[in-house]
Amino acid sequence: MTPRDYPLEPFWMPFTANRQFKAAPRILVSARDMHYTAEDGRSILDGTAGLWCVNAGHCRPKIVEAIRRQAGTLDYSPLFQMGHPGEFRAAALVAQLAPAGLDHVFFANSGSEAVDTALKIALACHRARGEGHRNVLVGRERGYHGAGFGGISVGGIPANRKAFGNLLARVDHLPHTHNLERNAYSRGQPAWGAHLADDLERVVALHDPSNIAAVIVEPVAGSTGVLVPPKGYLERLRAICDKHGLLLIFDEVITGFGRTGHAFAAQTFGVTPDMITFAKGVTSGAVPLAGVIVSRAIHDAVVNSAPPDTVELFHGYTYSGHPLATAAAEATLALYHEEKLFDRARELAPYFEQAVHSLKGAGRVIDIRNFGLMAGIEIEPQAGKPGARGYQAFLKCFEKGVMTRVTGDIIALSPPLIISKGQVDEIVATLAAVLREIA
Ligand code: PXG
Repeated sequence: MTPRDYPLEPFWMPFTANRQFKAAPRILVSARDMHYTAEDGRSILDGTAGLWCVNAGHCRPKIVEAIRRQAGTLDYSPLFQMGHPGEFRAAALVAQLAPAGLDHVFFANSGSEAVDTALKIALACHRARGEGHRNVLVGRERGYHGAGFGGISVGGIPANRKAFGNLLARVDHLPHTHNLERNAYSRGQPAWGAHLADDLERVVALHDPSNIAAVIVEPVAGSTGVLVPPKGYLERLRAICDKHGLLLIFDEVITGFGRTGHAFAAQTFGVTPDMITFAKGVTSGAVPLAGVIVSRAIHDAVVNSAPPDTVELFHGYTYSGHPLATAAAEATLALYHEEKLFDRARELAPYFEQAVHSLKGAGRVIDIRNFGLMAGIEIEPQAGKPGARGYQAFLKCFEKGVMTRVTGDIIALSPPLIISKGQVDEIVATLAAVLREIA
């Protein structure tokens, strides 16, 4: 191990117990395909695709080369009232992968920005249609939509909302779909719970449909610990939105780009929203890029309502479609296509399901959930110390060479789509050992 030649203190780490981390840091120095290398030289199997993003695996040469080439050709170009070829090509490629009818793409840099963008487009769309009074946004308990004010407001994770989440006043929430009594150990979509979507009727009645702009949900809630939608649930949400003229937004920041076995979960579930937010997997995590895929109807409503020589949507970022990011996206999407990685995820999903469900009965496991190449393994919390067992599991897995992600007492898995069956087994065997140790 080479000695660390930099201080730890000045960097304020995101969503991290800073003092705990800096007392015993875990530093990664390189990565390749399915593995990270830690600063002590240990190889760590990536069970989480970084933070749900490295779907093509790490440092894939074609992506690296595309970024390198772009950095030496056009490092940056102004993106307002100017263009560069990569952003148009990348938008077309993303639109091609989307469900029919969703054919315009607005770029941002992070999932949080993508969510803010989608919420603003929803408001802009209703306004353009003469329904500016539609300005209530509906999210869901336990939802994660990033860390911006828009995202934490429609989001439903109490810790993220506590200090700042109530500033956007015109927001309401649906109930989450998790129910240990009814749904524990469901394989794939739970049979119980479609009726929870009907709560949207209550929200609609309370505010009056004429005041509601949009509903935003993650098709499979990721960050909160992998909550899979009950059979028929998303269909009902779609039907209620249609009935009352609400726009439906699927936040596919995690589920996009193959995680569920198709480009988007919208396709896996056969339910088409009006907008899809994406990020992470679009570049396999290599350069930040995100965005919103918008239906033609929404795009046309906003764009065509403004005089032709005026800016139609007063929104965008200095880096909306940065050349390095769009180059990375083009290369990543080509790699997904070449290696048929979305099909691979779909084909591997039953094996993955079998493997993770073999952990039933291990240690203090109380639920196992899975869909596509994502899984959540829930452990009984230690009395008076919620999250303590989860954190122990994360640490011990890391010590044994497997990267997991833990939220409270739920261990989440979302490996790169290039994972082999042997590597699935390795993750599960490591978890089995760790779950026994912390029981
Ligand atoms: N929407 C969803 C559905 C997400 O999962 C965001 C928006 C925000 O994306 P950015 O790029 O602004 O972070 C996310 C991000 C975790 C974890 O531990 C999840 C995310 C990010 C970091 C950690 O589960 N999701």
